This record gives sequence, structure tokens and C-alpha cells, in this order.
Amino acid sequence: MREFPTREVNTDLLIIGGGMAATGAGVEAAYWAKKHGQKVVLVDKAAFDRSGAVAMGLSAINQYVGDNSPIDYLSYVQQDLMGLCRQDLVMDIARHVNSSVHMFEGFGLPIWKDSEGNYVHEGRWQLMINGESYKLILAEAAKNAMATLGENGEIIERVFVTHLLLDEKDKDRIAGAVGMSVREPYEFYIFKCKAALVAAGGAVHVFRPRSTGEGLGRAWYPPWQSGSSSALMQMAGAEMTSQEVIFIPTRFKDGYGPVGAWFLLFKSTATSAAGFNYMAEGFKEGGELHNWLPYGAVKPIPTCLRNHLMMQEMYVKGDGPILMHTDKAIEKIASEAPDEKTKKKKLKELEAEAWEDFLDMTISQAMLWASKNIYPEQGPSEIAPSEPYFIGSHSGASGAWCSGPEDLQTDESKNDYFWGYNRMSTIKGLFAAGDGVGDSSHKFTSGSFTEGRIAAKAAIKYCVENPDMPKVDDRKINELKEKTYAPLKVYEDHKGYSVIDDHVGYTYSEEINPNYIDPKMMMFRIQKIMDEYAGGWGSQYKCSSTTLNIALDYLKFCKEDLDKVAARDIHELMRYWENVHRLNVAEAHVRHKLFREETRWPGYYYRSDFPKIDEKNWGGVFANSKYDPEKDEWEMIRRPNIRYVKIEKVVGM
Ligand code: SFD
Ligand code: AMP
Repeated sequence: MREFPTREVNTDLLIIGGGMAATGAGVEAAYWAKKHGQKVVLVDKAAFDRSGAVAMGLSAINQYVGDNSPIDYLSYVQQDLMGLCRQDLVMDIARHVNSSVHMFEGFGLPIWKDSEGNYVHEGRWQLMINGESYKLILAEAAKNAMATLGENGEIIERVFVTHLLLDEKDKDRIAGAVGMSVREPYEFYIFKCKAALVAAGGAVHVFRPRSTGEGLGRAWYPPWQSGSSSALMQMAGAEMTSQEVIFIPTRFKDGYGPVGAWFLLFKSTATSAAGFNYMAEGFKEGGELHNWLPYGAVKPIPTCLRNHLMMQEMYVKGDGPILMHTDKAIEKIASEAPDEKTKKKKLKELEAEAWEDFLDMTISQAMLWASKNIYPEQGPSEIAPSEPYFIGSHSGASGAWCSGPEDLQTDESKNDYFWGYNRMSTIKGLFAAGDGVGDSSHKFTSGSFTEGRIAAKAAIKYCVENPDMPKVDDRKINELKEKTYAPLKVYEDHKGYSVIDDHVGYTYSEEINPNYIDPKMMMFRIQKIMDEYAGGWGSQYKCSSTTLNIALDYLKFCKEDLDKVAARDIHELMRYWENVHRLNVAEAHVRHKLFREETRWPGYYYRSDFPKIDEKNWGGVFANSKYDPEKDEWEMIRRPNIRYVKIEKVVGM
């Protein structure tokens, strides 16, 4: 088998990932590193300019606090997550997020303005942008900032980080990471660092997507995110939190176009096929939302409950599909024009905005509309709940259990929520941001960038205050190198046993070999297990201790079979490692779902054996977990949900 060269990179701070949080981290780290003579290296599995969830662009910035108080935002987030969020983390972002958005404008991001020069809001917290090049603009800012460090700043692209490294003597201290380059000369990378900041996004394709076969790969979340933030930290032994809280976005069916602009900006309504306005009716006295008090009948209706109302129509009453009445919304806004001429102009404007909303961020939805001859001004469109995703920065909550800021702690919280450095995980020197940090939902792009800044500043402080370099066991590194490339060897050793001749134009999916499966087959296995036994769309988001235990058994078989997965080339090798990360996320998720014996987020998932919210036993609790990599054992932990800021019930849109 081919030999792969090794490159060793030594740095003070290592930023893993190149998305929204990492760009914020890059900008801020460069500033503090320059002051203190520290080195910063950023490593991204993809091309920094277009990597991460925002690669295709976005049409809105979803967190801008503006003139509201950070407590208003906290109140909204806590309500939306059915009472569960770390107040210190959410407040910390909310108090700094405006400055990040103003920085974006300074970097050149076009934010919509009205005739008086004020930002155009989509809803109370969201701003409209011309965001096709959003990621590019932020990456450029981070590159410029890192360039001020000269030799002390490096951005490495197309290296997939597979494992974190711990200190030889202190297993609770970070020492670096390893990864593999997916471009010639295919180097094996060893990173040695004092501090690492994990910002490698969330996960898609852990659950079976709705689109399979011809539409495979089409999903809401861009398909290249494989749960590396969670997997890297969990596999290293960091304490993780809320891994049960997935996000199920309601989206325009099949193309995954966003609904926020329709609901909030265009004030559209959605109904069942027969015309039942499930949100308005659910809100009324005696409506479905009153079954989920104290979180149910509030505005805005929590995201999971908006899904739940829709699922009731689809799955309980059988009155699908759900329709977004785009035509009526457009007509209503246009009809407010004073005369026929202005109305016509307004109609054209609205039509253009409707298409741009998709073209800025979900181009495939615009194509789907075009190919199905859909005119949003002439008729409704189908919307549907999607498959579950892991995205703690959006309306999910999964991620690492991190220290919060010191100044936002109270006597009650300081022992549980603070251990020295802001956004440091339970492993010394290991920081996180964006999807990497749990229990601080609704940060989105602007909040993730902000959290990256917060974490990077604290991480540089950590490097300055802990100047000795940790040590890594060379034997461990050699072991990891061998493990990294092992699937290539499985292929080389057994390829001759395939029933297919590799010269006759076969497709990989036709290959059957008695000695191996390929990474995609492993991904399908994980998805099937998760869909059928852990509450995917195929089981109408329902699960129980019986099905979850079956899922755990089957996932164990997947783990046992990992050394029987073959990779035909480096690209497939990356797919292999992506699925190792997915498998870890899947297992953590199932264990968390089993642990929390209640249904707290109806519309995300249902525990059929515990079908209600159990406020008494679980309202005050975060479900956490810790994996012991040496013993291959899991520990489930309860941490207190401390609500030191009391919150009003109705907070407004
Ligand atoms: O509305 C490795 N989000 C939206 N946020 C908004 O502000 N407005 C919107 O309009 C949003 N919409 C939206 C959003 C997300 C998605 C998926 C869609 C639509 C389709 C949310 C934000 O995008 C999200 O909150 C942030 O992007 C989170 O930031 P971060 O940094 O946590 O994740 P990332 O940006 O995806 O970046 C991840 C990076 O990690 C790299 N990576 N690098 C090395 N080794 C590995 N093993 C790695 N694994 C991953 C990636 O390459 C990437 O650089 S709306 O529709 O909801
Ligand atoms: P989306 O396009 O669904 O990602 O939504 C963008 C933003 O609008 C997110 O902050 C959502 O939580 C919010 N949002 C979407 N739909 C609604 C709704 N019907 N009511 C209140 N907020 C919403």
C-alpha cells in the first residue's frame, strides 16, 4: 500500500473547522495572538471560502438583538426550547451579537435597508440580507486578520480532522489533533497545540433523509457535515449535553426552501389540505397548544410545537399535505397599495423577493418551483417536516458542556457553570463554539461568529496563562496513522473477491464483496437503524425504550463492523471517517433519548412510553453524557437547569 507522508504543525491555538464560528474565532484570535506573540492555525476539511452550512449563501441573519434587551432574547430562546437553555451562554451571545453584525456590514455584507436607511427586519430578531456571498465575505475577513500574524498565522484547507490528542500524562488536557489531507500529496497531519477550539459544525445524514434514490444527497443541511464537533469532543472524553435535542426544520417540500421569510416577512398562513389553520386554532383556548403548558400557548409558538401541530394534521388526522398560502400572502400585501399601478409594481417586487429568498440560499428549491411550474403568486406550495438534524446553533441544542462567562454567574450557578475560561469544555484547553457548544440555541450565523470570537479570546488567554506545551505519546500517533488509512488496506486485500470487474463501467453501488462493505453502505445502515428505531420520519418521529434499546444493539454491530469497511480511494476514506463520526453522534443521541424519560419537544420526537412533558422530574435538568475512550463506557449525568432570570410568558414575534 502507498506510504503517506507526515506533516507536523506546532501552534499555540488550533482552530478546527472553517465555518461561521471559526471565522469569528479567526478574526478575534488574530487580534489577541498578535498582542501576546501567540501562533494560530485554522484547519478546515473543505475550501475555507465556501465551507460549512452557509456555503451556498443565506437570505437572512437570524440573530440580531437590535434595540431589544438581551433578556428579551433569552426569554425567546428559553421559551422556544421548552424551558431548557443555559441562560449564561445565551445572554453572553445576545449582549455581543449586534457588534458582530455591524462588523459584517463593515466587511461588505449587503444588509437590506429601507428608505430611511434602517435595517429591514424579517421578524423581530432577523435581518434580510443579499447573502449569496455571505461565507466568502466572512472568510476573507478572517484571512485578512490571520495574515496580520505573518508566520504565526496559517490556514490549512482540505484536511479532515479525525481525532483529538490528549496530553500523555494528563488525560483531561488537550494536546493536539490528527487528520488527513484529501489533496495530493495526501499528508497525514499531526497538530500539536496548547489549546484547541472545535467549530466543525453539526450533522446531517445520521437519520435517513426523506429524499433517497434519485434525490439522495438533497437535504436541508448541506451533506458534508458529519457531526465532527460532537464526535471529536465526545470521543476524547469531553462532557456533552442535550444530544437528544435534534432540530426538525419545516421546509418547502423536497427542495428545503426556508419558511421564515414567508411566515414572518410576508405574513403567510399555512393550513392543512382541508384548510384548517392549525397554528391559529391550536393557540385558541382549548386548542392543542394548551396540552403543552407552560410552554405551549405563547408567541412565538415554540419551533417544535409548530411542527407538532403540523404533524397532528398529517399523521393523526391524515389531512395532508400542509400548504403554505404564498398566493394569498402576496395578494394581501399588494392589495394594501393605494392604486392599481402601485399594486402591480408591488406584486412584481414581492415576486422577485420570493424567488430571491430561495436563490440566495436554497437554489434547488427555486429549481424545483420552476420545474413544477409553481408560481408563488398564483397558488400555494407544500411544506413538510424534514428528517432530524444535529445543529445546536439553530433550534436544536446538542453540543459540548462548556464553562460560561464569569460575570454572568450567580451564587447559585457559579459552581456548575463556570470553571475558569469562557467556552472551555470539561477538557483543559479544549474550547468550542457554534454547533460545538450545547444548550445555547438560536445563535445562528451571527451568534456562532460571536461565540467564535468569545471562545477564541478566552483560548488565547489560556495559552498565555498555560505556556508549557503538552506532550503527545508518539506510539499513540503511529497507532492513529495506521488506523486512519486501514480502510484502504481492507480494499487492497480483498478487492479481488468482488463479483464485479473493475473495468466494465460498473457503479460502486453494484459491488458485492464477501469481505467488506463501502462507507456509503455503512451510512445507509446507520440511517436505517436511526429512522426505524430512534424516531426518524419513517417512524413518524416516535420511539420508546424498546425501540431505542434495539437501536443501541444494532449500532453496536455497526461499531464492530467498522474494520470491515473498505475505502477505494482517499475521497472514500474521508467518507469512512465521516461515518465514524456519524456513528458516534448516533449512539450519543440514542443514549440521551433513553435517559430523558419524557416528551419535552413534541414535533422533534415523541417517547411513546412517556408521552408528556414531565416538568417535575426533567424541567430542571440537562441530560449530559461522558464517554470513556479507554474503557469504551458511557456515563449519563444530570446537570441543573438554573433559571436565575425570571421570564415573561408572551414575548411577541
Ligand atoms: O434560516 C471540519 N442557519 C442560518 N443562520 C442564519 O443566521 N440565517 C439563516 O438564514 C440560516 N438558515 C440556515 C442555517 C443553516 C443551514 C444548514 C441552512 C439554512 C440550510 C444556521 C447557520 O448556518 C449555523 O448556525 C452556523 O453556520 C453554525 O456555524 P458553525 O461554525 O458551528 O458551523 P458551520 O458554519 O457549518 O461550519 C463548520 C465548519 O467545520 C468544517 N468541518 N473541518 C475539519 N475537520 C473536520 N472533521 C470537519 N468537519 C467539519 C466545515 O468544512 C466547516 O468549515 S435558515 O434556513 O435556518
Ligand atoms: P426558518 O426560515 O424556518 O429557518 O426561520 C428563520 C427564523 O424565523 C428562525 O429564527 C425561526 O425560528 C423563525 N421562524 C420561522 N417561522 C416562524 C413562525 N411561524 N413564527 C415565529 N418564528 C418563526
